[in-house]
Amino acid sequence: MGYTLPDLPYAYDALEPHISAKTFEFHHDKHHAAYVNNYNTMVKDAGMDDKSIEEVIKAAYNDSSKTGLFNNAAQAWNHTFFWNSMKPGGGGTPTGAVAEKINADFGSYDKFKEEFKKAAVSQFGSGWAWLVLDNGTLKVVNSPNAVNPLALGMTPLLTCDVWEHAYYLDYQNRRPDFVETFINSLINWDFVNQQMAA
Ligand code: MN3
Repeated sequence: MGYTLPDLPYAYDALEPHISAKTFEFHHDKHHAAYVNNYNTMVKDAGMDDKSIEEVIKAAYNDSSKTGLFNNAAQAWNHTFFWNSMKPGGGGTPTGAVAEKINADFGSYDKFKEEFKKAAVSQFGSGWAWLVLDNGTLKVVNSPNAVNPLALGMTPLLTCDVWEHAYYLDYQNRRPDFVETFINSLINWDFVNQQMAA
């Protein structure tokens, strides 16, 4: 199935001063758009056009002849998920079911925050930090390049893009500052609660 580049779920400048409109103009309109375009060409060439993008991600991950298809499928999906993982005025202490689950599975919100920041900062080179459900337990994981927890049998709930293109215009080399801002000011906990309920 073809995949459509979604609009951002907020205005380009809605997350300023944390993420600039300039970053979104490149990150959404150029980077994300390119992954979606590549995916739409490659999924047809692979004869897998009848599958959902999630099915393609899972199938292509374990097929060494489909690395390019996997990378573009996962990056198309990951970026949509990342846009939805943030909102204006977000971040800070969660509410709802995920708040209780974080306390149960991590011990406290502060412990979650510490683990998420460590995962995001320690991912060497390009990749992603995730909050996932793994067999019913919340976990923080990181992944290199395009890798998506769906391919590893986990359910993604939240993600932070730690490729340099996600933060370089606004934070240059200061990835820890970007991650701290993501946690404190950007996380869309409503979206996380929706993913948990799905
Ligand atoms: Mn990116």
